[in-house]
Amino acid sequence: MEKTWRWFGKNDKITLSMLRQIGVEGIVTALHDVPNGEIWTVEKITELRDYIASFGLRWSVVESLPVCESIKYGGKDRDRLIENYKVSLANLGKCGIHTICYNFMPVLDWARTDLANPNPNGTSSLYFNMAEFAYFDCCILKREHAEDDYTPEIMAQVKEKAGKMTPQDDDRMVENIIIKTQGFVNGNIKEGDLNPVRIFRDLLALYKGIDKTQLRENMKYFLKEIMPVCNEYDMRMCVHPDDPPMQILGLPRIVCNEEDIRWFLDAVPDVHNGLTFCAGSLSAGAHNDVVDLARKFKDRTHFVHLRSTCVFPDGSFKEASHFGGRANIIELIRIFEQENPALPMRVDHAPMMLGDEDKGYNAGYSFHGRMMALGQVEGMMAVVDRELGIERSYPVTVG
Ligand code: DNO
Repeated sequence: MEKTWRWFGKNDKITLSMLRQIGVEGIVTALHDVPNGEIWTVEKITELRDYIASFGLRWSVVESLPVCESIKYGGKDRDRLIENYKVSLANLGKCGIHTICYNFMPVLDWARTDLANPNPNGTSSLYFNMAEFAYFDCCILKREHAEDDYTPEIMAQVKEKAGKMTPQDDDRMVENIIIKTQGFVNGNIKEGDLNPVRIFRDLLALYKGIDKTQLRENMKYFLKEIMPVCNEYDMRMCVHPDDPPMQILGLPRIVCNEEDIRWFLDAVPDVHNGLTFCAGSLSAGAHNDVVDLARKFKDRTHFVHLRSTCVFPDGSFKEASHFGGRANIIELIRIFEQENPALPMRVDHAPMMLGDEDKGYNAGYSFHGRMMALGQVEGMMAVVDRELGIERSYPVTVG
């Protein structure tokens, strides 16, 4: 697979010259300064593409071209927004960028409760604690009937927490769940927003009456509308699975498991309608057999995210080493290398280590941790390629 790296643009503290030194080939990025729903112009795309190329790298994948909430819940302006989306897609195609990662998760792009959960060796990883999440839902957000969505064991922990959490603890929870994880992915809530909880409640209200069936219909509508442009410009759309792959906060989620993936692929049976195989997100659901999913959906996979998780009996999960957890990354590499050795792949979230902590990197996107994970994946890939007889040239001298 092509070794790519998620880079957040010219303001990213991790620079392209650093990435070149560690063996990255392709860049995964977005026009982060263009507000959601606005057109990505040829000028802006070309400027960033050429900047990346000036470092000897290529802009391989867009992550993300965001799908506005209104397209997801089927608001009044969805057709106008879909038209804009099509123009952005065509412009990207004209500039030679053909792989587009997006998601169809309502309101919350991804969720964690702890962004620096300590590991025994002194590093830290992302963590999703079910009881803390339930506490956020029931006691901070105060969503109606939220308690019905959790087990009695989890609710008992929520009650215990409710007596102990300080206002500062509550603020930290809000920061982690709806601000820090969302701002940098062009999310709905940004650092500095006043009263994020109120904004969040208003966003949730937009989905009143939208169930799983309706959300699926809205996704199908969107995909059908954009497919002609995707065909004309060979745009490989690849939806990111829901993270975590389950219903949360009473919102419908539609890319959580095998049945869901099969549904949207069959709803628009065109190779340009594909999947981002995020091993980490899929592995966070105990119902998913990640290797089996890879075997089943490899021919519609256009982009791979490699990471893994450990799942606990109450549904909590923690991000694992790239050698461990539920994802079985070695086997995934075997499957995808055989399918298409040119498939873009990036290591996803990795631990914070060796000074990453003070740099202000986006949650999950450390430098040293991801560099280590990339080295690990590169090693696994080299062994798999040798096994499979796939020739890949490695420089004789460094660089
Ligand atoms: C978080 C990521 C998501 C993902 C987007 C794709 O680290 O997994 O932000 O990139 O959902 O649209």
